[in-house]
Amino acid sequence: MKSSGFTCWLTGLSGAGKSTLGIEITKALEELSVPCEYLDGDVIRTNLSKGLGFSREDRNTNVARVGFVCGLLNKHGINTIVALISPYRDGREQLKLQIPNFIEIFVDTPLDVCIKRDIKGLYKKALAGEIAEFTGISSPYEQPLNPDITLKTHKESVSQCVETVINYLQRQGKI
Ligand code: PPS
Repeated sequence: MKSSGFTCWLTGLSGAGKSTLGIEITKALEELSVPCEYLDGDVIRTNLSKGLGFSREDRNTNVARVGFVCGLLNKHGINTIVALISPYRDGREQLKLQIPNFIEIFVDTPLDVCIKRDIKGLYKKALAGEIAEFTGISSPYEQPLNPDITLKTHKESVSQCVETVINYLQRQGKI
Protein backbone atom coordinates (compact mmCIF):
# COMPACT_ATOMS: atom_id res chain seq x y z
CA MET A 1 0.00 0.00 0.00
CA LYS A 2 1.40 3.38 -0.98
CA SER A 3 1.76 5.96 1.80
CA SER A 4 -0.37 9.00 1.10
CA GLY A 5 -0.17 11.09 4.27
CA PHE A 6 2.64 13.31 5.52
CA THR A 7 4.21 13.99 8.89
CA CYS A 8 5.17 17.50 9.99
CA TRP A 9 7.68 16.93 12.79
CA LEU A 10 8.39 19.94 15.00
CA THR A 11 11.69 19.64 16.87
CA GLY A 12 13.22 22.20 19.22
CA LEU A 13 13.99 23.08 22.81
CA SER A 14 11.47 23.06 25.65
CA GLY A 15 9.61 26.37 25.44
CA ALA A 16 10.58 26.90 21.80
CA GLY A 17 6.91 27.08 20.80
CA LYS A 18 6.47 23.61 19.30
CA SER A 19 3.09 22.90 20.90
CA THR A 20 1.62 26.31 20.09
CA LEU A 21 2.70 25.95 16.47
CA GLY A 22 1.60 22.31 16.28
CA ILE A 23 -1.90 23.18 17.47
CA GLU A 24 -2.20 26.16 15.11
CA ILE A 25 -0.84 24.22 12.10
CA THR A 26 -3.38 21.47 12.85
CA LYS A 27 -6.21 24.03 13.03
CA ALA A 28 -5.12 25.64 9.75
CA LEU A 29 -5.05 22.24 8.02
CA GLU A 30 -8.45 21.29 9.40
CA GLU A 31 -9.85 24.56 8.07
CA LEU A 32 -8.59 23.44 4.65
CA SER A 33 -10.36 20.07 5.21
CA VAL A 34 -7.03 18.25 5.38
CA PRO A 35 -7.37 15.23 7.71
CA CYS A 36 -4.76 15.33 10.47
CA GLU A 37 -3.93 14.21 13.97
CA TYR A 38 -1.84 16.28 16.38
CA LEU A 39 0.57 14.39 18.65
CA ASP A 40 2.07 16.37 21.52
CA GLY A 41 5.12 15.33 23.57
CA ASP A 42 3.52 16.00 26.94
CA VAL A 43 0.38 14.02 26.02
CA ILE A 44 2.37 11.14 24.51
CA ARG A 45 4.39 10.88 27.72
CA THR A 46 1.25 10.36 29.80
CA ASN A 47 0.08 7.38 27.74
CA LEU A 48 2.01 5.85 24.81
CA SER A 49 5.40 6.62 26.40
CA LYS A 50 4.35 6.51 30.06
CA GLY A 51 7.29 5.42 32.22
CA LEU A 52 10.01 6.62 29.86
CA GLY A 53 12.56 9.06 31.24
CA PHE A 54 14.90 11.54 29.58
CA SER A 55 18.04 9.50 28.96
CA ARG A 56 19.31 9.38 25.39
CA GLU A 57 17.91 5.86 25.01
CA ASP A 58 14.47 6.71 26.42
CA ARG A 59 14.14 9.86 24.32
CA ASN A 60 14.99 7.95 21.15
CA THR A 61 12.52 5.20 22.15
CA ASN A 62 9.87 7.90 22.60
CA VAL A 63 10.70 9.37 19.18
CA ALA A 64 10.63 5.92 17.52
CA ARG A 65 7.23 5.07 19.07
CA VAL A 66 5.67 8.28 17.86
CA GLY A 67 7.29 7.75 14.45
CA PHE A 68 5.75 4.29 14.28
CA VAL A 69 2.27 5.69 14.97
CA CYS A 70 2.79 8.43 12.36
CA GLY A 71 3.78 5.81 9.78
CA LEU A 72 0.58 3.86 10.45
CA LEU A 73 -1.67 6.91 10.29
CA ASN A 74 0.05 8.27 7.18
CA LYS A 75 -0.41 4.91 5.47
CA HIS A 76 -4.16 5.43 5.80
CA GLY A 77 -4.13 9.02 4.62
CA ILE A 78 -4.18 10.70 8.03
CA ASN A 79 -1.52 13.40 8.17
CA THR A 80 0.28 13.87 11.47
CA ILE A 81 1.63 16.95 13.21
CA VAL A 82 4.12 16.14 15.96
CA ALA A 83 5.65 18.38 18.64
CA LEU A 84 8.51 16.59 20.40
CA ILE A 85 11.88 17.93 21.54
CA SER A 86 13.45 14.92 19.76
CA PRO A 87 16.94 16.20 20.54
CA TYR A 88 19.10 13.54 18.92
CA ARG A 89 20.02 13.63 15.26
CA ASP A 90 20.25 9.84 14.94
CA GLY A 91 16.73 9.43 16.35
CA ARG A 92 15.37 11.91 13.83
CA GLU A 93 17.37 10.38 10.97
CA GLN A 94 15.66 7.04 11.69
CA LEU A 95 12.30 8.73 11.19
CA LYS A 96 13.30 9.84 7.72
CA LEU A 97 13.91 6.20 6.78
CA GLN A 98 10.68 5.05 8.40
CA ILE A 99 8.20 7.73 7.23
CA PRO A 100 7.97 8.29 3.47
CA ASN A 101 6.59 11.85 3.61
CA PHE A 102 8.58 13.22 6.53
CA ILE A 103 8.92 16.99 6.93
CA GLU A 104 11.43 18.12 9.53
CA ILE A 105 10.51 21.49 11.02
CA PHE A 106 13.13 23.09 13.23
CA VAL A 107 11.59 25.45 15.78
CA ASP A 108 14.74 27.50 16.06
CA THR A 109 14.21 29.49 19.24
CA PRO A 110 17.52 30.25 20.99
CA LEU A 111 18.13 28.84 24.45
CA ASP A 112 18.33 32.29 26.08
CA VAL A 113 14.85 33.15 24.73
CA CYS A 114 13.44 29.84 26.03
CA ILE A 115 15.03 30.47 29.43
CA LYS A 116 13.49 33.97 29.52
CA ARG A 117 10.06 32.62 28.55
CA ASP A 118 10.25 29.71 31.01
CA ILE A 119 6.50 29.15 30.68
CA LYS A 120 6.49 25.98 32.80
CA GLY A 121 9.17 27.13 35.27
CA LEU A 122 11.30 24.13 34.29
CA TYR A 123 14.43 26.09 33.28
CA LYS A 124 14.56 27.72 36.71
CA LYS A 125 14.50 24.28 38.31
CA ALA A 126 16.96 22.80 35.81
CA LEU A 127 19.40 25.69 36.32
CA ALA A 128 19.12 25.15 40.08
CA GLY A 129 20.05 21.50 39.51
CA GLU A 130 16.59 20.26 40.49
CA ILE A 131 15.87 18.52 37.17
CA ALA A 132 18.45 16.11 35.77
CA GLU A 133 19.16 15.73 32.03
CA PHE A 134 17.24 18.86 31.07
CA THR A 135 17.54 19.66 27.36
CA GLY A 136 19.82 22.62 26.68
CA ILE A 137 21.03 22.75 30.29
CA SER A 138 22.31 19.34 31.28
CA SER A 139 21.39 17.31 28.22
CA PRO A 140 22.22 18.14 24.58
CA TYR A 141 20.01 19.41 21.79
CA GLU A 142 21.46 18.50 18.41
CA GLN A 143 20.15 21.02 15.90
CA PRO A 144 18.93 19.72 12.53
CA LEU A 145 21.60 20.22 9.87
CA ASN A 146 19.26 20.40 6.90
CA PRO A 147 15.66 20.88 8.07
CA ASP A 148 12.89 21.21 5.49
CA ILE A 149 11.55 24.28 7.30
CA THR A 150 13.03 26.55 9.98
CA LEU A 151 10.70 28.67 12.11
CA LYS A 152 11.97 31.49 14.32
CA THR A 153 9.26 32.21 16.88
CA HIS A 154 11.29 35.02 18.44
CA LYS A 155 11.30 36.91 15.13
CA GLU A 156 8.00 35.93 13.50
CA SER A 157 4.43 35.72 14.78
CA VAL A 158 2.64 32.40 15.20
CA SER A 159 0.44 33.15 12.17
CA GLN A 160 3.51 33.93 10.02
CA CYS A 161 5.08 30.62 11.06
CA VAL A 162 1.85 28.74 10.29
CA GLU A 163 1.66 30.43 6.90
CA THR A 164 5.24 29.34 6.13
CA VAL A 165 4.30 25.71 6.80
CA ILE A 166 1.04 25.84 4.83
CA ASN A 167 2.80 27.50 1.88
CA TYR A 168 5.50 24.82 1.97
CA LEU A 169 2.92 22.02 1.96
CA GLN A 170 1.10 23.65 -0.96
CA ARG A 171 4.33 24.17 -2.95
CA GLN A 172 5.29 20.53 -2.38
CA GLY A 173 1.85 19.38 -3.55
CA LYS A 174 1.12 17.73 -0.19
CA ILE A 175 -2.16 19.61 0.26
S1 PPS B 1 11.87 14.07 23.99
O1 PPS B 1 13.24 14.51 24.27
O2 PPS B 1 11.48 14.32 22.60
O3 PPS B 1 11.65 12.66 24.37
O4 PPS B 1 10.96 15.00 24.93
P1 PPS B 1 9.38 15.19 24.86
O5 PPS B 1 8.68 13.89 24.81
O6 PPS B 1 9.06 16.20 23.81
O7 PPS B 1 9.02 15.79 26.30
C1 PPS B 1 9.42 17.07 26.61
C2 PPS B 1 8.53 17.63 27.73
O8 PPS B 1 8.83 17.00 28.96
C3 PPS B 1 9.01 17.95 30.00
N1 PPS B 1 10.30 17.62 30.62
C4 PPS B 1 11.53 17.71 30.08
N2 PPS B 1 11.98 18.21 28.90
C5 PPS B 1 13.32 18.13 28.67
N3 PPS B 1 14.23 17.59 29.50
C6 PPS B 1 13.82 17.09 30.69
N4 PPS B 1 14.71 16.54 31.53
C7 PPS B 1 12.43 17.13 31.01
N5 PPS B 1 11.69 16.74 32.09
C8 PPS B 1 10.42 17.03 31.83
C9 PPS B 1 8.86 19.32 29.41
O9 PPS B 1 7.60 19.80 29.84
C10 PPS B 1 8.85 19.10 27.90
O10 PPS B 1 7.79 19.78 27.25
P2 PPS B 1 8.00 21.02 26.25
O11 PPS B 1 6.62 21.23 25.66
O12 PPS B 1 9.02 20.64 25.21
O13 PPS B 1 8.41 22.16 27.13
